[in-house]
Amino acid sequence: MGGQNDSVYNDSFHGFYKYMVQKDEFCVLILGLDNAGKTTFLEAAKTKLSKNYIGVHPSKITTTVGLNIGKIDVAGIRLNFWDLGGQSELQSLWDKYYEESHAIIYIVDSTDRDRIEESKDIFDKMIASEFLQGVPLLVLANKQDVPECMGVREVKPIFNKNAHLIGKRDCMVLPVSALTGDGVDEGIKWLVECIKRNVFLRPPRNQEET
Ligand code: G3D
Repeated sequence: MGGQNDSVYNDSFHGFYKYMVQKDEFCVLILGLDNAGKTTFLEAAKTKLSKNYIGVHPSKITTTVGLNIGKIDVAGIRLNFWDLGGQSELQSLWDKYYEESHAIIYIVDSTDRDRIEESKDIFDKMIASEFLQGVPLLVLANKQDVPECMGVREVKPIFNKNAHLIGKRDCMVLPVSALTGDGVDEGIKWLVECIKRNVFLRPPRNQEET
């Protein structure tokens, strides 16, 4: 008896249950030139921060062509990572994702002096986008395990040249090695704090299904 009431009760219970367990969801774009280490970084982040995740051996990781997606639950929120391909023909697609994003991780290959200016130019183009205003920005000077790489002291001033484009958003340049995992947790934790602080500007994009 009371089938309709039961269904109303079930629906509201289901809604309440979902409200209690659902995590706020945020989208983080991983950008950078091809070969910078985007795919390797996403694997390292999943391995370090996802319980029960068995990482892929670095030799099995292939460079990003198109879209590579990962999900990590950390500090009570869910981060959906979108690792976009860095090849020049794919860079034109990046801005389609800017409006949806809550943070950017920009990866620099610190061993590649020949392409550092190219990387900086596309970085400047990215941060000039009106759709990214106020969005936290984590710049990773990757491949720090390679002895002759550029250190953060060398990379930072290059990417800070156009400080007026960075504006008031949270921005940090961090030395990491996606291959060894050094600096990966620190970077994600910093980003989570920034995303939480920035919810008034970019509220979470909660999904219907968890
Ligand atoms: P992408 O997704 O940005 O295109 P990948 O880049 O993650 O595919 O990495 C490109 C190459 O750089 C890979 O080498 C990968 O192992 C290497 N790499 C990524 N991060 C690091 C790092 O922190 N240290 C070192 N030493 N190498 C790194 P291969 O040889 O497979 O092309």
